[in-house]
Amino acid sequence: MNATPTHCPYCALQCGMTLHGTGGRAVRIEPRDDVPANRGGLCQKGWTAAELLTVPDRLTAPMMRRRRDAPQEPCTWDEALDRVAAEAARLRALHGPDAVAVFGGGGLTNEKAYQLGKFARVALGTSQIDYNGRFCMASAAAASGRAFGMDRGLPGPVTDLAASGAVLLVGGNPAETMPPFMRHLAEMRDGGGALIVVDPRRTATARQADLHLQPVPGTDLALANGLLHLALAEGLADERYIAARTTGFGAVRTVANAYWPDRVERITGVPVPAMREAVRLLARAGRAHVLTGRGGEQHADGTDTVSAFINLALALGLPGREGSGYGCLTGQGNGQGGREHGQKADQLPGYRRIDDPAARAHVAAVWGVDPAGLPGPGRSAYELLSALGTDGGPKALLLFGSNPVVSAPDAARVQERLDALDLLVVADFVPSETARRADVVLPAAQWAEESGTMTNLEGRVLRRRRAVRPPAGVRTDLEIIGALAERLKAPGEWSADPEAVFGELRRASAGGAADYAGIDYARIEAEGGVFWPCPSPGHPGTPRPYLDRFPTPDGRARFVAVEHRGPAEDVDAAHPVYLTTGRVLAQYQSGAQTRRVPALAEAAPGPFAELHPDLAERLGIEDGAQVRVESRRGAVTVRARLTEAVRADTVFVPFHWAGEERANLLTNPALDPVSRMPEFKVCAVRVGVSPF
Ligand SMILES: Nc1nc2c(c(=O)[nH]1)N[C@H]1C(S)=C(S)[C@@H](COP(=O)(O)OP(=O)(O)OC[C@H]3O[C@@H](n4cnc5c(=O)[nH]c(N)nc54)[C@H](O)[C@@H]3O)O[C@H]1N2
Ligand SMILES: Nc1nc2c(c(=O)[nH]1)N[C@H]1C(S)=C(S)[C@@H](COP(=O)(O)OP(=O)(O)OC[C@H]3O[C@@H](n4cnc5c(=O)[nH]c(N)nc54)[C@H](O)[C@@H]3O)O[C@H]1N2
Ligand code: SF4
Ligand SMILES: [Mo]
Repeated sequence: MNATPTHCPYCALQCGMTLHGTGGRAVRIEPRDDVPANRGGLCQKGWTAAELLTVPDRLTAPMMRRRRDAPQEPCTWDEALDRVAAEAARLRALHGPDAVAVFGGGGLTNEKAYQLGKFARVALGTSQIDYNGRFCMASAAAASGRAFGMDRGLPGPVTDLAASGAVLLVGGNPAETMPPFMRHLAEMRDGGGALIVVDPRRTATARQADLHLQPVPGTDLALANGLLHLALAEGLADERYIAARTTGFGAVRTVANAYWPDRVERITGVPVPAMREAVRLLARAGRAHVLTGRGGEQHADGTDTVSAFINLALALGLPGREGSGYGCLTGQGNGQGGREHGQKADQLPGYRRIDDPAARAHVAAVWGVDPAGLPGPGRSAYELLSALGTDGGPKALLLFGSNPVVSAPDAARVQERLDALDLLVVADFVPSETARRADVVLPAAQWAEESGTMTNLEGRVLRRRRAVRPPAGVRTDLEIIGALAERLKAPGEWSADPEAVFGELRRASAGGAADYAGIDYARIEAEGGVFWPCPSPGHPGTPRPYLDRFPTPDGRARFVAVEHRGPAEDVDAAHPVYLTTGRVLAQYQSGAQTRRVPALAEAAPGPFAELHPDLAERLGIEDGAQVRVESRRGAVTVRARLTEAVRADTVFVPFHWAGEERANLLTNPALDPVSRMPEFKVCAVRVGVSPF
């Protein structure tokens, strides 16, 4: 029996766990108590993660279909890789380099995310690469960038939260999405701190809060401006901090003036006394945090909404003070690192901009190519997916680490676009709904079968360690990318050794905002993780980046004046109810992994619509009945779950299931103009007994 210390395959908390195995198989998982994020805790997904390694329909041989309408059949690796390389070269010769697109994921290790971005730019020469993080925390990233000059999820170690005096949590439900995270909030409350939750539903998290504000979906921006108005009116702003550490407050003060409490109550449905209470708790706490989750961010005005909450945090003097600040609860396992090293359409490694000549020169030198040959920025995730197979759009897609048939907004359209491609290539370890539609399926190694690094929600770079052998017939993503690069005669190094790729990533990131130059595997191991930026081997890493100055040209944080706009698609007579979507404890994302773990499938067997009993009565719907939920894009029929926890004007449907049960048949792909984030969290629907 051997024991391998590593981290959970799922979310950004990256709980530490030890895998006990025998004969190359993992048999038992034990939580680690030396990892501050979870300190001995795991959620049900973590406890059962070893079962992922042995799911019965694990992909173990490459597959392809000879014609679009033919079934997928097993083939050899050479056949699969030769076909992908030949088709990519053919389409490129015919239509230009942007004919081949790449889509990545925030679950990929830093090494894979880096290599995938390099593969797109160097081996394919395409600008058309983006990833599922665009669906995740892109709005928080954009707002952090414009306020602080940098985007690193949390402003300090997660344990800082326990010492906080108040946490305002906007649109996050960690009691279900990161259960062990709740212990930091519980510790804070034990120490006298207050938890304030903003969510249209009275979630498991909201039930543990001292104060729950329950706004209409899509009105958080107005709420934030209203809270700022109250803070200013009650003289709670930190004028000295504002003068010393920020710019742009004048315009924000002017905007906030117009968000008087009654008006904000009318827009949001949140009573004025509750708003007042929230502001007082935050302002009087000493140390305090403002945090956002997807509920506040996944909107067509998500970037401005996060800016509005950052404005509030800045007015109260929180960012850049030890034990206080603004933070985003990053979601996917490597949601943080995955957004730093070049799988984003507009990005080069180290969080560099692809349209910055100095960044291009630096990275091209590391890659051994001419900077003039690097493509420019490409399309964002939804724009890329919805352009597939169109005139002027990509004709081939190589996809690593995402299942957009289930998880992309307006999923029926995305599925239609995928089917219109000349070539769809999917690397995965299970036959996901997207892999099933592919022309070529490449069976990949997973999590405990390979090593690499992950950067957790704190910005701490961690080691994922290999504990078991991958099944015969399976290759790692780095081997797959390397083999394709070789066939495409790409210049430069294409190592399949994660540590060698990390060495190159260090050089490529050096001098960028997300600087990993001083981090290596041995250090991560010795120090239990290293916080970026870490520009040199002697540098201690940066747990709290903004204490002395913000990484903006003048060292100050920037207020950004923003106005309430409301949902892109509001309710009307035909579609009178708001739909919002999100997660349940036992399922993860598109469900490709968790629907295959029996204990999780049993705990959360299928989708449902949460309805308030008043709404249900008006519509004549009983608990457990089949209800039809219909938007302008599509309809689903799911089971009604009556609960007073949801607003009476809103229904909630989780998005983890496939086929006709996909919540994303309903969602609105309206995009945020800055982050290009789709509006997953609100659209207009009608609801009725099925069939209508
Ligand atoms: N069990 C589980 N855990 C996960 C995941 C998973 O799929 N399953 N995924 C991981 C990933 S990638 C992510 S991004 C995180 C996401 O973690 P969270 O952000 O916590 O998850 P969500 O359920 O998407 O949304 C949170 C809450 O937003 C609320 N909400 C909906 N609309 C609005 C609104 O307009 N305003 C406000 N204020 N709130 C609103 C919902 O009611 C919901 O309770 O979870 C990670 N952890
Ligand atoms: N309606 C609605 N839709 C949403 C959201 C919402 O709140 N509401 N949330 C959005 C958010 S925040 C996110 S993050 C997305 C996530 O949605 P997806 O991008 O679909 O994420 P997953 O379901 O995790 O899909 C990952 C796929 O890649 C595979 N995989 C995992 N790791 C690896 C790897 O290392 N290599 C390879 N080759 N494959 C791997 C898995 O088996 C799985 O099939 O969904 C978004 N969609
Ligand atoms: S909270 Fe996240 S990292 Fe921790 S065990 Fe659950 S899924 Fe894994
Ligand atoms: Mo996410």
